[in-house]
Amino acid sequence: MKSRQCKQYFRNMKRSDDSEREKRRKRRRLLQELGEQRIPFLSPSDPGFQQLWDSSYSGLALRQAGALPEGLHERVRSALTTLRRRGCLLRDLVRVRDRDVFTAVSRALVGQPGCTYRYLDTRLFTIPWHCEEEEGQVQTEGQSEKNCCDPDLKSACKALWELNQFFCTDIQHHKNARGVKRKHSETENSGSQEASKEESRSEKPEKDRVQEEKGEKSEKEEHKEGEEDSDSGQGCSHSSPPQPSLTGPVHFNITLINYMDPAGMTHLKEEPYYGMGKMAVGWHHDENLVPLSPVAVYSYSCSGETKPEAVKAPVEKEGQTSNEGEKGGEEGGSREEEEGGDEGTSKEEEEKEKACWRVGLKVAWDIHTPGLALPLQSGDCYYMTDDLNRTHQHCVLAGDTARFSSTHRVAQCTTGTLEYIQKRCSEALENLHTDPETGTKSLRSLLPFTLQHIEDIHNEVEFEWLRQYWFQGHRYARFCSWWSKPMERLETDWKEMERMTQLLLAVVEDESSVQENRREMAETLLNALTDRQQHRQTWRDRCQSSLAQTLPPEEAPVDRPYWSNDDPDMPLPFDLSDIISRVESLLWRM
Ligand SMILES: O=C(O)CCC(=O)C(=O)O
Repeated sequence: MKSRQCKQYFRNMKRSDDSEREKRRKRRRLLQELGEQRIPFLSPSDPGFQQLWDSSYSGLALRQAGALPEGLHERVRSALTTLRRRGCLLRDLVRVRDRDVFTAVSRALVGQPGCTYRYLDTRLFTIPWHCEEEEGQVQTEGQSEKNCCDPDLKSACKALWELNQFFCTDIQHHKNARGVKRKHSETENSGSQEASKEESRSEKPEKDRVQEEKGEKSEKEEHKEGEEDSDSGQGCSHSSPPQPSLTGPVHFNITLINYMDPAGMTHLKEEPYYGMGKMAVGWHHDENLVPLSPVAVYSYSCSGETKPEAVKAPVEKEGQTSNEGEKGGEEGGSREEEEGGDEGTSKEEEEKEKACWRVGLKVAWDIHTPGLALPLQSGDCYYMTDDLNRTHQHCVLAGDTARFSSTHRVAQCTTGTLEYIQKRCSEALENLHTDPETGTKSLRSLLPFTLQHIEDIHNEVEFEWLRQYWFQGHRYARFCSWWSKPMERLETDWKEMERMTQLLLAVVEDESSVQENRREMAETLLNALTDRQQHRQTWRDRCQSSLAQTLPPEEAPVDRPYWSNDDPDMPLPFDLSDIISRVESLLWRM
């Protein structure tokens, strides 16, 4: 009795359950193997640090602050401070293994107008960055981003766009230089004279290397475009062989801004496997990116004095904060005395390093390769390239000061742009016919495939857009109006789809009808309604959770769309249980 779509839905559910189970199993195995021991990790002051970096973390590159123009630093710092002062940076109430948790860091998404970024079951909507190129380019439904926020915010977003432009160009240089380096290594392997030159190059500090690389020109990118390995997240401790990296220019389309002041946090999780220190963001792979696309991060440590305007931080309670270790599979483990005895760093150096913000890296599902902890001075940037994000996990280790980061990504947004969802809605509404004389509405096609398609879009717009948006309260509209009108429009379209479901229900319940496929139509409808009912309940529970209650009114989740049974404007009730029972019993009788 299940339709194809429903089978697919349950198959997907099962697949994600299986992969969660598989992750848990792996984690348990690693924990057992690890026992009470701690895995070693290396910092710059440890012998072998650079070698480990080159051999097992070669997709990571550091750009020291000096590589960026001073003016750009100033504009970016001021932009980040503005976002914070204006209250744009908020802790997300994300979903981790069916539990709601606040992220430890406060976040905002800035990027291409109409883009969204989905992580931990949360869709963030961009505050559009403003740039000459894009001004006037994306003006869906007369929506112009020109006046969507005030000049202060607008110039902040523009500075982040400028930083983005810098990263797009600079990462290209970096990619090209790596191409050259690989060529050299190949020659080296074949025993040419280039060997010693290349060797001495790899001995150089990273700073010198990247600065040299800037001047180098690629000969030719050798690798195929966009190959994706379905076996995601598998560890790979050796130096990346020529990886199938993306050819062509890199276009970062969003930046996820992070902010955290450790002084304001009552509880930060200790990094569990290596004993690296307190984590602001736990171990994870970055989600929802174009496969093999790079990530570029700007790190700005500062004093935590700038208070946001009229924004209260939610009350943090033990166990209610996520460091997002769960994001890509936290692998468990406990810490003991570090191996290596007195060969490691002195206590003083260790303390100094821990006062600094650091990015931690490890090979996924591997307890044999030492971890890497890279300190970041204010203004330093780092790149994650090739397949580093897939084969490795990273975390962010809190230093003593407050810190912002601007993390530039190529978000996978084939199904995540406003343009996309508007097109989907138009597709669905094409099946609704309105009699020009009587105004009576009817469905043009009753083909099960078409009906299924429409009900899928109905669920998509409701749960992936409207409820996601409103769950974040009035967060967006408070400082930028870009999404306000499009969201109204999506809601109007969704309401029409409610009408379409009502029309379908009438056809299915019309026992006198000679419609073929009535049974198939009823099954399609039942599956869609069951899903809808279940998801509505989940969102309702999330909106009413005790954590959600701690948020100030302007940030508190809104359970929207919601309506009472006697709302004359709504064709169907919010609670679908009666209708579901009716369709179920009808199917029994067929
Ligand atoms: O702040 C950073 O350095 C990286 C943050 C990060 O990994 C994330 O936001 O996913």
